[in-house]
Amino acid sequence: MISHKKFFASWLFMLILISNTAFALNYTEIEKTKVIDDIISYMGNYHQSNFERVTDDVDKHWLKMIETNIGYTNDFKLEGRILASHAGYDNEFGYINNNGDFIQLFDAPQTKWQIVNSNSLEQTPFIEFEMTLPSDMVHLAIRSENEKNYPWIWTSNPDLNDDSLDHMVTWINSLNPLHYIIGFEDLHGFKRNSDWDFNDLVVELRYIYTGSGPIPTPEPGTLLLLGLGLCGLYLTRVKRMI
Ligand SMILES: [Ca+2]
Ligand SMILES: [Ca+2]
Repeated sequence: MISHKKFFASWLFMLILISNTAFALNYTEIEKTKVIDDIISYMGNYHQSNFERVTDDVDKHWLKMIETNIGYTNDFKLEGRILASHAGYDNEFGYINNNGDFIQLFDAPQTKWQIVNSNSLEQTPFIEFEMTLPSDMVHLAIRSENEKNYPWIWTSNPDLNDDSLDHMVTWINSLNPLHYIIGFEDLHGFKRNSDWDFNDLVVELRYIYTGSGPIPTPEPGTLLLLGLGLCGLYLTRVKRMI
């Protein structure tokens, strides 16, 4: 007959096992990480912040991402730009709307390049999108065209992808819940032996409140001005005290 202690121990073990399975945080594994790691680290330094990986259950549905980070709202504009493109395919960035159609936001030519310094970053303009959130934004996606009349559409949702795998990874600015870096993998997991480096199209995406709401993180230049301002204020106070 099993003792109470043994019964309790095995019950506890089962509970831990179940809770680990239920709450397991899933991060799609990135292979050949150098390019994407360099981009994330560079952007972190540039913004004097950290870009942290988002779990796949959250970035799978972009609306869930928005709701998780800032709650339900549609009172903001959206803008984005390409940070890198290491692709043999012509990739377009966009989203899958409520009807299941791919809506293109901007495209990246078949090329290998990435933003390498603050000059190139400052000279690359953001492209503004007209979009009503949350009803428009269902899944972020890329449309990859190499073989004529045979484009692949890859999203963050394995259920929508031909290889049933996740083709999108996301990082979020730890100081700004409306600021993201997103990496896409454009190669089919089985038919094209994907390399899973997620640098085929790397996009920076951010939202700007148009009405009342949290103030977005200032750019580094603004931070410096703010810092100087606070410094001046401090000196004025010190002077007064003297
Ligand atoms: Ca994902
Ligand atoms: Ca790739």
